[in-house]
Amino acid sequence: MPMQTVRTDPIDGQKPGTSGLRKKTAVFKRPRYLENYVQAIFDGIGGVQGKVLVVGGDGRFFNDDAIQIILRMAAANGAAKCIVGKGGILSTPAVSHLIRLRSADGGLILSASHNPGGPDADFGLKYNGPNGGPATEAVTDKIFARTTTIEMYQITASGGVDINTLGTRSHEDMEVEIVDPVEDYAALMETIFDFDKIRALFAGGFTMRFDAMHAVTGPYAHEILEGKLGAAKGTVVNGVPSPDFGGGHPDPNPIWAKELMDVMYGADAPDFGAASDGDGDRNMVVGRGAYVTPSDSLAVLCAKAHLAPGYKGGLAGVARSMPTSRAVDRVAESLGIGCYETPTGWKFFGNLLDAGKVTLCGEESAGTGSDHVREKDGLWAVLLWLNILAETKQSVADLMADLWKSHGRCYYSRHDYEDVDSGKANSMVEALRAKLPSLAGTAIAGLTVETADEFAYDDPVDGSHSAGQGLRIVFKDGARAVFRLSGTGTEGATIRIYLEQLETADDKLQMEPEVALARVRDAAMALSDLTAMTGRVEPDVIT
Ligand code: VG1
Ligand code: CO
Repeated sequence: MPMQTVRTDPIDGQKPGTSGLRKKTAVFKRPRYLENYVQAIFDGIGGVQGKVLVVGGDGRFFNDDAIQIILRMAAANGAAKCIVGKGGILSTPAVSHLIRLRSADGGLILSASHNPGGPDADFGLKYNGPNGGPATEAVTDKIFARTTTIEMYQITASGGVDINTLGTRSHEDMEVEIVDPVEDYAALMETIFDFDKIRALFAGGFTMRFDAMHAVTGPYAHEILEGKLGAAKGTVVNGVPSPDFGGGHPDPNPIWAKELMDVMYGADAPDFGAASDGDGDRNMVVGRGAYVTPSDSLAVLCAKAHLAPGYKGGLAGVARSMPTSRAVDRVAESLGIGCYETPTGWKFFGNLLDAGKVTLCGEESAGTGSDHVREKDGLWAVLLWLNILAETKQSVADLMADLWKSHGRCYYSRHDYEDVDSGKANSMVEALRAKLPSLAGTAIAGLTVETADEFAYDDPVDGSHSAGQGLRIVFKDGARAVFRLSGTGTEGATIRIYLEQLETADDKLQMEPEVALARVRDAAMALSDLTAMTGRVEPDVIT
């Protein structure tokens, strides 16, 4: 068949971060850049000869062109088949589901997730394995190693494939099946949730606003919320995926989803608000005048998941990433189920889910999911909330108040310092790391350090060890500060400081988070000496 073997050289810096390789779009568009990385993925997983791959992305700028390159390379490398979302569109959880549903060998997701898109913004590529989840650390290491030794890549010489029409066609010797991006995912949701109950909720006048942030969940939310569940037309806003996300930042948090926050705190607020990110794996949940932190959302979902048919037998266990607040630990303890603490990034939940040790997982960064797929899943979280609201007939604010009353409230906030000089950020982390062994017992800003360490994880399923996963300082009286450098940025370093303070007294459950967290924030700033070390005074983003 007409195929080319193209000589190439390794390109520096193709090291995947927390979630795949993420770079400026212009970098991805450099000659051989995408090709090198795709070939390194194929080689890193032992080749794709005879394999079936799922391919799709969040529709951002360069999505279509990148998919054509991937299809031509898959064919030239001998893949048997690629299953592609129509128009190149598939959300991250939908890819995860399709891999599992079709018993595919893996998938390629084109997305830089919550990072902005466009010619001057970001692009990304992630590989998911046969269980539908993000490549494990071991596989990621192999892919990266290959990027440093690559000498050639293979690509067909022929033009592209029509990905805008449903049906099966071929590209050289490879079959290409174009599928509806929403259909299988929507069918899965119907098996987990009580759609009749949620339909009745909407029919009874319950109102909602779902902000798709011009990103991939638009078609999914239109079909499921307005189509299948009968939410009023107009419930879904910003619901058409656009290559630059309408010029916005598709990160569902109170800063970037301010438009939704303003509506939810305004006079005509609907009962329930939600938003999702670029690739549809994150969720933000907000009631009328009541923002729910992702850590609290995970705790509520853990406490009430049994109200949805898919979880009526209860949960095997739960897992949270280390920086996520310990609210869910308290709920898990009261339920008598296991609670695991993993490093940041969904890849660390895969083994626990595969082994049946946990049913729900979550991260403070607005990621929640379950064993229905092997990714976090934004719309799934929204539907679980809706199912719970339909069963309890309580408001979001009341559900939160109940959680805090029964388990205490873990006040929580994340402070991000973006585009910090990498050298300075690393020096700050190194200096703090060096201090950790001597911190226990130290009094600072009215708090006393109980323990201080650098988090490392031993996977209980495969025994793998992951070191250097964040600095954590636990104080007496339920306060904690965690420091990490982001692994998803494309410019300089982003320092994340995660602050937490538990309060259990009845008269301390309705404080402003900044007030409740003031002491631990002061302690974190003093211990890290962040301002002196980086020149930064205030965080760029507080969520
Ligand atoms: C961030 C979040 C992390 C999440 C990751 C991918 O990583 O903190 O919890 O798993 O993004 O999310 P980092 O290394 O920048 O802190 V997604 O929706 O952007 O793929
Ligand atoms: Co995402």
